[in-house]
Amino acid sequence: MKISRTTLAIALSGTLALASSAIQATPISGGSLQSLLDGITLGGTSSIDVNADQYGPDAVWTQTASGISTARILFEIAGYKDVNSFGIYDARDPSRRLEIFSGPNGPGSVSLVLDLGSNDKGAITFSSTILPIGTDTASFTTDMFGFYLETPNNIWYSEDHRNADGKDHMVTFAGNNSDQISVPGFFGLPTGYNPWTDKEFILAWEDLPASSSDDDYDDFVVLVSNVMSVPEPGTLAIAGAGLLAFGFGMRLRRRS
Ligand SMILES: [Ca+2]
Ligand SMILES: [Ca+2]
Ligand SMILES: [Ca+2]
Repeated sequence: MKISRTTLAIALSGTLALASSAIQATPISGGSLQSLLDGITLGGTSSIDVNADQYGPDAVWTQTASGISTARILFEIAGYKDVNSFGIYDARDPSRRLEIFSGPNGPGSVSLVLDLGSNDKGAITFSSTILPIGTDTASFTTDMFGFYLETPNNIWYSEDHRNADGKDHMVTFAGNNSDQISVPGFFGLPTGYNPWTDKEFILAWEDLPASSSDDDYDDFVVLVSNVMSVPEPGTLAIAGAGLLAFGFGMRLRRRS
């Protein structure tokens, strides 16, 4: 039998729709996050709309070639602001974690995150130095990581499927090289406004579970540089399964 181009196109678009369904906007309640973003933007209006301009996929990340990233806390509007900690986890083994900021760190805290390379067993060592003091290191099985926020009751992951409530707790905004933003903290940035580049992402977290959350995503807001998102392994698996199923269907039909 002949498979028409249309059939193939429909099957492929179905597969792609499945694969990209993870990149839907997460509704953000209230105007707080938008106001905070507008407030650090030169001119007072961000070109980013926090509901319409979310960046995705934002579940799994890796560092850009430089292997040197910074993380800067912008805002923490939360009852847990003195206890929440933030870091990265091994995308294959979430029990491996590197803390980047601890509870007492707040807006203006800056951390330098380095990929120290792999050892002879292939484990990747990451280090995080809160400037000017305090270094943590952790050994990961891969250079792909997620971000986490640990609260007194939960650990929330950038991969939604790892969250106890299955919900998206981290929304992401990418710089567009046009907005100028003023970022608190020292080291490396002149004071005042600087371009928000497309290598810099703002990660905005909701720290309460779905049952008690206000969905304002202003509980922990951090700017990270020199990272890039990679497709979630699960997403690729779904796309791959779709293609396999399609191929299998074709083979069955050919046989009959
Ligand atoms: Ca804090
Ligand atoms: Ca997300
Ligand atoms: Ca909240």
